[in-house]
Amino acid sequence: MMIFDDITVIGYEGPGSTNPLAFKYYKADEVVLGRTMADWTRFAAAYWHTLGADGTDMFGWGTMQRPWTTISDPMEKAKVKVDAIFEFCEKLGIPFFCFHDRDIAPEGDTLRETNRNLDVIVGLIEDHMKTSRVRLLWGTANMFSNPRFVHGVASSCNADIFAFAAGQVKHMLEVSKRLGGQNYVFWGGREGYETLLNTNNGLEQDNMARFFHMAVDYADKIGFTGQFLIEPKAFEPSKHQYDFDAANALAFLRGYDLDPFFKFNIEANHATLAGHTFQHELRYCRINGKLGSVDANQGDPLLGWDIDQMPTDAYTSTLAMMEVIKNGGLQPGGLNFDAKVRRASFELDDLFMGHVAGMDTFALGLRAAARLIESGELDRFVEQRYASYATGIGKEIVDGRADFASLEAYILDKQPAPSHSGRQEYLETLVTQAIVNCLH
Ligand code: XUL
Ligand code: CO
Repeated sequence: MMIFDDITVIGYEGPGSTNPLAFKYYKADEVVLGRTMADWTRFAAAYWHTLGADGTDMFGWGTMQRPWTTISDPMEKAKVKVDAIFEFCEKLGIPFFCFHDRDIAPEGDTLRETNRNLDVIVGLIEDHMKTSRVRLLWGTANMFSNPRFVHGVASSCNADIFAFAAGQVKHMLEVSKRLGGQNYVFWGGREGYETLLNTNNGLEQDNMARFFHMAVDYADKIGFTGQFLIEPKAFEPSKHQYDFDAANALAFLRGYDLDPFFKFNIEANHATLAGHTFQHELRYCRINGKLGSVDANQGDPLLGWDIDQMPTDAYTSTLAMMEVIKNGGLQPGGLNFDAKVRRASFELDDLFMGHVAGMDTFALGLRAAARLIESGELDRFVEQRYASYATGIGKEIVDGRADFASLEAYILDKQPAPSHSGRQEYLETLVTQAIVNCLH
């Protein structure tokens, strides 16, 4: 069933185009640094925002004009949305989508009934995949919306909730295997606490680790080979989230012998909530071999919460794509638009324009990042800045041939070599220049 009748396939028209429903910078098959733009970006649409967000906010009702809004039967609505996600991705040339179990099918009274609903819709997705090239980047379990998760999930004080969540993730791993999901994400929406006065956080974190080990074991048992990803977030909904940021989550993984099995899914707006830049979180993961996938969106410096805005800031996307390129790409991860159009952008074509804007922003970022890497100026500057470690006493330090006594003997009667400027302003201008040079 056709859903978006008025929208045709979105094509590349180049930087001079004034067509809001055409790409200015994203050309899927253009080769950049030896790979197609499609390979570098591996874009995904997020079911929950793209099809689920209706514009409801804390003060008002939904605003979005969507063809499925008037369908009242939840299973019928769910079926139409399967047609919609495939048509949407195909028209935009988005190769992947991501979903939570609860995004695609309604809950029943028991987990068994819920799974039955889910399996019907998964069957429809499987049918579409026989004729479509659109694939599942990752699946995840929504373990934050239902009131049963009020005290947490694996970190809940209620062991039945731990069991419920285990059953839920077990089924989503089976679904992910069935649909060829390339990754599996854990975002611990309710894994945190509000007050230590009522919290045994030693037990809570031990239980989270037990849960993750069970997931790894079950994936192994059924032969699900997708990459496990943890998506850190500093707060919201919990005041204190256990997976605060990448560094905190990596310490958790290492402490519980889980690090061989997990990488991170880094979300731009989550990075800024943690008081970091998006680039910081990507860099931290990359240098630790943990950059698995990205939730591409942006926050707003004037708003202190998670707004999941479509990414339109080319400076940020350029810095991000530098990390992605240096990571050797994101495969089997990708750039998932965990982003929604604003409440006032309620017309149907806004949904397409929003994704065109996001894709073009990352495509422009990729082009500019490739220029910066090709020119080598930034890399040369950094190499030169640390040149004192390439020879002499610096080399002795990095080679492990120095100790406090030898270093004291070296420096005791010596004037240290002078330091040089970090040239931040000049380097920032190089980034601007690279973007500007890609604009036309
Ligand atoms: C919440 C968030 C989630 C995860 C998947 O802030 O980012 O949508 O991406 O559960
Ligand atoms: Co996310």
